[in-house]
Amino acid sequence: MEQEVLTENVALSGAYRPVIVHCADLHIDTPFSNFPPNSDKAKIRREEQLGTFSRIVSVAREIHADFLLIAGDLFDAARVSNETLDFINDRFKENPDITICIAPGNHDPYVGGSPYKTYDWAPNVNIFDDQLSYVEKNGVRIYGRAFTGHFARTPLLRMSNTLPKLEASYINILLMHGDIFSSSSVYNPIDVNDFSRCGFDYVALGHIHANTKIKYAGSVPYCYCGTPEGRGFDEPGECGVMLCKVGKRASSFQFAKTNSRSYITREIDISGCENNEEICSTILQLCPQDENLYKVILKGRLPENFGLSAKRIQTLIEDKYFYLTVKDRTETEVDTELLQKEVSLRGLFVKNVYASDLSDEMKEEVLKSGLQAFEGEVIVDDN
Ligand SMILES: [Mn+2]
Repeated sequence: MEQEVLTENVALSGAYRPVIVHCADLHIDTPFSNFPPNSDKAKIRREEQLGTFSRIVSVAREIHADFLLIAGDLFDAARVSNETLDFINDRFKENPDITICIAPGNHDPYVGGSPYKTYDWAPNVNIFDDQLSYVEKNGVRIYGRAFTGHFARTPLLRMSNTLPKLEASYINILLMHGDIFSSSSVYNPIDVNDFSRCGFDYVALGHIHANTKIKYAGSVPYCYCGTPEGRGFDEPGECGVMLCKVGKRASSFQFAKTNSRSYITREIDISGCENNEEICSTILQLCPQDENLYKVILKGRLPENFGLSAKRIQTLIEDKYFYLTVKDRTETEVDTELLQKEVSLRGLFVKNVYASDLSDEMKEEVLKSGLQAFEGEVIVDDN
């Protein structure tokens, strides 16, 4: 194989750019709390997570990846069923040319009883432990260190507060689970300036579930690839992994979508809808009946006596979707002309606003916020 004859000097010359797939935060065997525990759909979603994992490995094979880097939270919990472990390890075993590196995260820390310690992994699998260390292949060094508990209060990149000394003749990559956004984080607070202090060529991060795209600390590119398969409406839209060619002089990065379903939130204005059927057909029109999971937030103004039930709407059409939830955030439409005649504090308020010298625009604004304040107020009926 061509790569086996590559030397350190080739790496330094900038000619050699290892192909890397960077993924993180798969959270395999998540309970999927949108569904009842152990329901069929929760089970389907867990199977789909494994499918997404297989897809990532297949992509790595197709692009002849040198490394598959997993930046933590591969599993949702510290304990994993043997069935799941066998499935994952079989995919690794089928691809002996891909060097797998795993830096355990806060959900799947490197602790006693962890499968990272106890399972008999394929020879191409490298799992980082409590020491900062590296895996070396063809002039490339992958540095990493594991979470050894659910928290890591001091930076994992520093051993006794000292940064590693890198050899510039290698392509040096850091693989780590942690938090670059808060220096007081209990999840491995990372100072991105440490990346450039060390002189890494790429930093593959995990922990933040949305893809951040490539950022730079000095000249060092780093990225949170995000979760490859969303698990809730807080992990919306397309999810995926980063495909990287990392060099000394020039690197290239590409996002690859891997998720099988997307979580989609839609705000739908149902003002003017006269009944449940109209609301349902509006939703059906705006949310295609596809594989995705939908959260519909109903907005707009409905007449006071409409009696909207989001639950009822949901029940009427949810069988057309893999998952649909409907929330009611509509406001009540008020007939201000009629309200002026109401014998109540609210009626008096509306009357006074209309009689005032305010501009029409201001009147509308005052009425809007004033009437909101009145909501729930006891009204004296003049009939
Ligand atoms: Mn995570």
